Amino acid sequence: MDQIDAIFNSVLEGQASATQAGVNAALAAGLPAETILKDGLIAAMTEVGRLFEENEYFVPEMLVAARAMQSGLALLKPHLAAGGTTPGGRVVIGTVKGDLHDIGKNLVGMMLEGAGFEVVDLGTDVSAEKFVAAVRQHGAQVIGMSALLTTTMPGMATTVKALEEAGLRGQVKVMVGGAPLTDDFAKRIGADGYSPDASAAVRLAKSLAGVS
Ligand code: B1M
Repeated sequence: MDQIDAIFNSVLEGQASATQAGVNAALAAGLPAETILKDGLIAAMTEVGRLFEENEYFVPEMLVAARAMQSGLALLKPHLAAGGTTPGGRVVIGTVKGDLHDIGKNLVGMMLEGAGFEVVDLGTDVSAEKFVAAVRQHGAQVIGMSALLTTTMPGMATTVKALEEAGLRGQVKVMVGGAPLTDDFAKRIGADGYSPDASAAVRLAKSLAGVS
C-alpha cells in the first residue's frame, strides 16, 4: 500500500495516530504537502461523506474521521503556510450560524495566514451580529464565511444584510465558500466572491483586498 493510500485509510477508519504517522512518513519521503492534503486527507473526507449518504457511516464515524483529518492537517500546516510573503491585511472568518463544520474553514484560514493575511477566526456557529461586531472591532478588509449545510447557507445572506444595516458594507469585501455553494449563490446574496477551495480562496482574498 502506498503512503497516500495509508493516510486515506487511516482517516476513513478514524485512526488519528495512524494519520499522523502516515503524514509524517509521507513528508519525510518528500511528497508535497499539497498532494498529501488533496489525495490523502481531502479525498478521504469526500469518501466519508459518500459513505454517510449510503448509510454505511453515521455521525460518530464522521466525527472520528474528522478528528483524524484535523490531526493530519495540523502537521501539514507549516508546510502549507510556508509560501507567504506579502502582508495582506485582515480577514475575519467563520462558519455561519447553526453550522459546526470547520475543517474547510480552518484550512482556508491556514492558507490565508500563510499568504500573509492576519486572520481573525470566529470559529463555528457564528451569528450575523457576531460577524458584524468583529468587522467593526478589527477593521477587517475582508470577511470570509463558510457553510457546509444547505440549511445554514441563508445565514450568509443574513450577514450581508446585517453588514449593510450596520453601514459597514462599503468598507468590507465579502467572500464565501463551502461544499454546497456556487458562484451563482454568492452573486444572488450580494457577496463579492466565491471560491471552491482554499487555494482559490487565497487568490480571491488577495484580489478583494487589493494585494498581489
Ligand atoms: Co457533516 N454533513 N453533518 N459532519 N459532514 C456533510 C456536510 C454532508 C454533505 C454529508 C453527506 O450527507 N454527504 C451533509 C450535509 C447535507 C446537506 O446539507 N445537504 C452533512 C450533515 C447532514 C451533517 C449533520 C446534519 C448530520 C447529523 O447530525 N445528522 C450534522 C450537522 C451538524 C452541524 O453542523 N450543525 C453533521 C455533523 C458533522 C460532524 C460534526 C460529524 C463532522 C464535522 C466535524 C468538523 O468539521 N469539525 C462532519 C463531517 C466531517 C462531514 C463531511 C463528511 C466532511 C466535511 C469536510 O470536512 N470536508 C461532509 C461531507 C462532504 O463534504 N463530502 C459532511 C473536508 C473539507 C476540507 O472540505 O469543508 O468542503 P470542505 O472545505 C473545502 C471547500 O468547500 C472550500 O475550501 C475547503 C478546502 O478545499 N471552503 C471554502 C470551505 N469553506 C470555505 C470558505 C471560503 C472559501 C472556500 O471562504 C471564506
